[in-house]
Amino acid sequence: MKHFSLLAALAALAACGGRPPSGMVAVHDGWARETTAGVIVSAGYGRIENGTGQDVRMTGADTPVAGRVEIHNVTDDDGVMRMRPLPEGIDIPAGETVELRPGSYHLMLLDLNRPLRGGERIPVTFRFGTGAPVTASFEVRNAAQAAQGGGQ
Ligand SMILES: [Cu+2]
Repeated sequence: MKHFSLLAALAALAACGGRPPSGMVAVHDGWARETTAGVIVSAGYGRIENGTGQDVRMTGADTPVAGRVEIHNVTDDDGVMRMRPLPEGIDIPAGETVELRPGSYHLMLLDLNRPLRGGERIPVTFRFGTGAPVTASFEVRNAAQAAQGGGQ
């Protein structure tokens, strides 16, 4: 597993490292969990890169497949992992990238109006207070794909 993690880290560096600041806020490698019949909740992940010279705050997100989207974090409460809503959003300092990943920051996609199937793509729009929103195409991953590509 260590070997694969190293490869993944190197691949991420090759994809995104060393680039000059884009001057924009960008969302990379967005993905969401596939749902099974009757489940109306999913989670979304990805990396939010603040390529601007100013701090920004991600204040919310929307997707047409969900009635609403919440920003959550996972905290270790004496060994019990708990999800906590972050109604204020997530600060992304100038020039930094914040990762939404399993066990950490994530989006909760709530009140899904249809199942999410592995392999399809869904648009997710991130809001940044008064700044311009950013829409990313999220790949829906089944459990095996999630474990391979996004599980930590
Ligand atoms: Cu959550």
